[in-house]
Amino acid sequence: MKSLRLLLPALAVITAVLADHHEHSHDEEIDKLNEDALKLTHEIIELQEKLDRRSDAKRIQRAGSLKARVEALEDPSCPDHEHQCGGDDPQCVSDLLVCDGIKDCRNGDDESHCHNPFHAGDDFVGDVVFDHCTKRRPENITLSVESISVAAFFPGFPKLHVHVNIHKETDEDEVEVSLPSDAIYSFAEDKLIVYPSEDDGLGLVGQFDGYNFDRFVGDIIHEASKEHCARFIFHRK
Ligand SMILES: [Ca+2]
Repeated sequence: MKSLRLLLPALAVITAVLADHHEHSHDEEIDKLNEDALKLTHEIIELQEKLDRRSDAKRIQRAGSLKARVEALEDPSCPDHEHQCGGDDPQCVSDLLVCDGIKDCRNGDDESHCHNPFHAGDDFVGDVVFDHCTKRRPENITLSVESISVAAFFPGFPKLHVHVNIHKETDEDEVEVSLPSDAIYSFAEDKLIVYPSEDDGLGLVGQFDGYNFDRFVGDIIHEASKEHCARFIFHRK
């Protein structure tokens, strides 16, 4: 019994030490878990930042614009006025079937890029690159979209009513004109065609690269000779 009486306090001491040890190791475990959680949170934030960088709209747009420039150097894989369905599918469909509301490409590509970059009230400002033919030789021109209409039987080619605004100041005088004109937009070619509004027979063909719809290259084309006699680079205002 004596030994038991001695043993009990000893057991109490051992239990206390063990409990303390257990508490101590429990704290350590919590610290370790906290540290791991922090590390994991940091890794998740880094991963999120990486994903954000990859899905950044401007970066995707720039990558697409570069791709368009490379593709422009390659031979076209479809005849004129036909649309290549894209991806690995070599299928070609008529431009007339692009954005008409019915899937004609096996992969549905002809109906997947049907966002009209022009809206009523939009202004695009074009800065001159070269100009051998316009009568006023402006440094820049503004294309203002007044209205848009879509014919039910021809939805892939919205009609636009636009104004080509020219402002030019010289030492002698100041020119301010606003030329009303009709235009059509082709989803198949990402192209705007503005019909000549004056008797000089000069029209404007605006070509988007298919990725960046805030910028297009606008060529002034002589209706009869088809000569590209001036170029303006347009940016959405
Ligand atoms: Ca279609």
